[in-house]
Amino acid sequence: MITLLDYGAGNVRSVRNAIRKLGFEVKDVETPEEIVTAEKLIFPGVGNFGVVMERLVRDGYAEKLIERIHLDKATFGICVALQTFFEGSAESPGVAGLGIIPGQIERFSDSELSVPQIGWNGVKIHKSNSIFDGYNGEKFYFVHSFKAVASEENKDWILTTTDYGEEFVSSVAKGQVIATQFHPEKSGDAGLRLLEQFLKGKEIVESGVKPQLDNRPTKIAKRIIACLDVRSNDAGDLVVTKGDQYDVRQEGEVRNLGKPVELARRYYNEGADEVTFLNITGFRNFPLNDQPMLEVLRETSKNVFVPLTIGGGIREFTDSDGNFYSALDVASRYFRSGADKISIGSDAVYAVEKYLEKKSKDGTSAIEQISIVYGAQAVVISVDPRRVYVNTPDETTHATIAVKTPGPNGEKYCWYQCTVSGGREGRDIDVVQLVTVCEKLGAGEILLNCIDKDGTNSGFDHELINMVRGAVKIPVIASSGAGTADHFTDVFRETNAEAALAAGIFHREEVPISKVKSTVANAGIEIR
Ligand code: 1PR
Repeated sequence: MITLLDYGAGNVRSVRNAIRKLGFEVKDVETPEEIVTAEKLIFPGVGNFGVVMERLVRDGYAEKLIERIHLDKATFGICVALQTFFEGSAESPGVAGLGIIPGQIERFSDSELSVPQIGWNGVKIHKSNSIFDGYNGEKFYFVHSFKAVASEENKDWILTTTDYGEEFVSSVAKGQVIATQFHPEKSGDAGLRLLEQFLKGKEIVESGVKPQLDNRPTKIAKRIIACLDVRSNDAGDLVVTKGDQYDVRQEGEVRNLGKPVELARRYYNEGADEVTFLNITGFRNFPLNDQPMLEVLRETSKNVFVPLTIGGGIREFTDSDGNFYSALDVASRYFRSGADKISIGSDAVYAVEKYLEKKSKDGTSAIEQISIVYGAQAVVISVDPRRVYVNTPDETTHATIAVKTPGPNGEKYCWYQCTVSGGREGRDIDVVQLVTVCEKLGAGEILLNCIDKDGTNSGFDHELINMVRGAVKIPVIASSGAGTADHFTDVFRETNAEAALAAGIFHREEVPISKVKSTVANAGIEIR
C-alpha cells in the first residue's frame, strides 16, 4: 500500500494512475499523523512554492514531513516537493521551506534559454543508487522556473544534476528519501521504471548503479506534440476532428477522425512528447457542463504518462441557476481530472484588451488567477492569429513583417491579427501585443497556431514563429501546417521554437510520430 499526500495542488491523478499502473494500491493521507506512520509516502507537487508551503503548514503536514524524513522513512518527493526540502525559495521570499537540505531555491538566470524549462532533459548520476537501475540515458520531463543548486553544504544529498544554461540539482537522495525535480509520472517508460524501483522497496543509495563519469552537459530535447481538436458531432458523439483553416465541416458534416481517448493512447505509444486536447466549441458552452471532456482526461491519464494539456472554454461563468464559477474553478476541475496544463484562447485576448486599456494588471484575469495557484508553467496561451496583408507598414499601427510570398493583391507586408471564438471574430490586437502582455500576466507557454496555415500541409509559418519567439522569454510551441517529417526539421532549424505540434498528418496516418522523431534526430537536432 502506497500513501499519497494530496494537499490540493496540481495534477495528482497522474501520480495515482502511475502507481496503479505499476500494480500497487494507493491511499490518500487522511491525518497528519499518517505522514509519519505510512510505510511508503509519495509527496507530489506542482505549483508555487509559497502556496504549497502555506498549505503544508496550514494542514499540519509540514512538521510531520520533517519528522518522517528525519526518521529516514521511504519517501518520494516530486517537483516542487524537492524544492520544499530546502530552506526557502526566490519564488516566495520570506516563506520558510522544510529546511531539511541546506540552500535556497533560485530562479533560472537570464540566458538565451526560455524560462520555465519545459521539456525532456537528461541527468548525470553523482552517487551509487538502485533507483536508476536499468537506466539507459533516457530523458525525463521537467517543468519549472526555479531550481536547486549544489553546494559544499548539501553535496551529500545530490543524486543527479542536469544542465539548462547552468547546472542544477535534478534529484536528491539520502537513506530512504528521494526527490526529483522532474516528473517521473510524466516521463513515459523511463519515469515509470524509476517509480517502480522505489515502490518495490529497494534501498535507494549506496548500491546499484555507479556514478557516471561522463560529465558532458545534458541537453533539452525539442518536443513533438500531437494535438486533438475535439467537439461533438451532429449525432452528439465526442469526436476528434480537424479543420482546413479552422473549417471542420466537409459536405456539411463535422469531420470525424477518431475517438479522443484511443487516439491519445496511440500517440503516446508512438512516442509523442505531449498530448494536447482542444475543446474547440468550448467558447460556446460552459465546459463543466461538458462532462465528456473531463471523462476524456480521466480515461486518457490512466494510460498516457506524458504531459496532457487541455484547452477550450477556460473562463469565468455563471450558470442558469446563478452559480458563479471563476476561471480558476474551471481550471482546477481540469487539473484534478488529469490535466497538467490548461490552455486559454479567447479569454486571453479579452484579458489583454483590458490590460491595454488600463495599462496595468488588476489580478482578475484567468491567467493571473491560475498561474498564482498552479504556477506559470501550467498556463498555456493558445493564439489563433490570421494574416492581414498591407502594402506598407504605415498602413497599420500593428507590428508588421515583410512577407516572402506577397498577399492576394501583391501586398508585401502583413500583421497577425488575434481572433476569438475559434477564429470567427478578429480583434484589434496583434500577436506581439498578445503574447507580451500574456507573459506579464503570468502565462508560462505560447501555443502558436496560424489560421492561414492550419490544415494546409504546407509547413509551419516561420516568420510568425520568429516574430513571437523574439518577443517573449517563455517557450513557444509552433503549430499549424505540418505536412511532412522535414517540416519539423525546418521549423527547428529556422526558428527557436521549443516544440512543434501537429494534428492532421498524425490523424490521417500520413506520417507517424516515430518517423518525425527519427527525421529530426538524423538532422542532428536533440530529440527524445
Ligand atoms: O477560445 O479558450 O475557448 O479555446 C478554444 C480553442 O480551440 C483554442 O485553442 C483554438 O485554437 C481551438 N479552436 C477553435 N476552433 C478551432 C477550429 O479548428 N475550428 N482549433 C480550433 C484550433 C488549431 C490547432 C491545430 C493545428 C495543427 N486548432 O491546434 O491542431 O493548427 O493542425 P495541422 O497540423 O493539421 O495543420 P477558447
